[in-house]
Amino acid sequence: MPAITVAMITLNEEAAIGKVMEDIQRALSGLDSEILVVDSSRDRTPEIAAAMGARVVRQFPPCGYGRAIMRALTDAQGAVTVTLDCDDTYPAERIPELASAVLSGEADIVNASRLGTRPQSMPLANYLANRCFAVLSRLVLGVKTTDVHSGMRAYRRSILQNVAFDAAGPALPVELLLKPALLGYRISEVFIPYRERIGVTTLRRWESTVWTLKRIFRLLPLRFQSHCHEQTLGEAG
Ligand SMILES: Nc1nc2c(ncn2[C@@H]2O[C@H](COP(=O)(O)OP(=O)(O)OP(=O)(O)O)[C@@H](O)[C@H]2O)c(=O)[nH]1
Ligand SMILES: [Mg+2]
Repeated sequence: MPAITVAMITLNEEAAIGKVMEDIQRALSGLDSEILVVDSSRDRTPEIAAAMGARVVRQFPPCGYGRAIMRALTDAQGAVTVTLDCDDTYPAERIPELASAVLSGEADIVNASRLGTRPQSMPLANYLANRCFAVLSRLVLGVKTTDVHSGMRAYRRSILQNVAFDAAGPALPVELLLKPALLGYRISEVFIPYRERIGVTTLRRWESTVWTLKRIFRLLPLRFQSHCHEQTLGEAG
């Protein structure tokens, strides 16, 4: 079992995957790790990823962002899984820092927030919506975060084994952060730069907004329940 899995999901990212894989491999150099790609592409993305050493799981025809992410998180073998988009937007060189905060026991999830300041690469409407979602998460659920939609995070493996997530529908990253936070897992946040995307976005703004609100409000009952989760000390996973 590797210590670190870097997991990506891909939908027609052949223009970006070569560079993203190189950046990840450079960041992982010397670390006990694997790269996992859950792919639903019609282009050459899976062939390029496999040729560069990734373990590729095909999910075709595409069954949606949420199902692809859940498959990546459940197939990951590492004690910690670091996710990022395969579009060159996230800084792969920060992977070891995120992973080690989980492996050392400092946090159960590390959220790489894009919203320290407004990234030039993020359209104003997306930026304002993301700010509102963060404020709402704090007001409605009491969870302190600045970015509920980041695609770059480190997750302790046991969270994926112990917490149920609803993979059907968009905006799953919202639930992947807020639900563990409400259940008492320790979330920490670091700020990262967010770059211009290579290739075409798959984001559907309206659907994503509706599902973000739905996922936030659906978690409200958890705020008022007391929770206990078990952990064996000394066990990385
Ligand atoms: N396997 C799989 N991957 C998907 C699917 N939809 C999106 N992806 C991938 O999920 C990641 C995130 O999608 P993006 O298009 O970057 O969406 P976004 O990050 O919200 O939008 P940008 O800020 O424009 O990048 C990318 O690596 C996509 O290739 C899908 O249905 N199946
Ligand atoms: Mg992206």
